[in-house]
Amino acid sequence: MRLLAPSLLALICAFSLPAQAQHDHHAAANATSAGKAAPLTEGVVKKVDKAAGEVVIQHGQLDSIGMPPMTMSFGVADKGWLNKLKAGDKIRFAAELKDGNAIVSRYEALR
Ligand SMILES: [Cu+2]
Repeated sequence: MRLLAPSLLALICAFSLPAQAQHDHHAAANATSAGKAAPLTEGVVKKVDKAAGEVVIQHGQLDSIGMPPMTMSFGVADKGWLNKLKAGDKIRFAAELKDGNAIVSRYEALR
């Protein structure tokens, strides 16, 4: 009976410690991948074409789609954004290629 208590404790520790470490590891990994998935580039909205579903943006370097700074049109992941954006808006956005076209996959307004 005297040996049982220490071995039980050891058993509990063996189970609880790895579980804790694994949980922390997951939290850190999620934070890192979320940050990498959305590199935001600054841009200025030049024109919004609701009929075409496009927005013309003067953008900085876009590593996600391998583009140097330029002014060009983008599709949008959410057509509703065409009602929120207007010429002159400064934004930070992420771009990706969808069916060969560059689209704004995410953005946030700057002020
Ligand atoms: Cu471009």
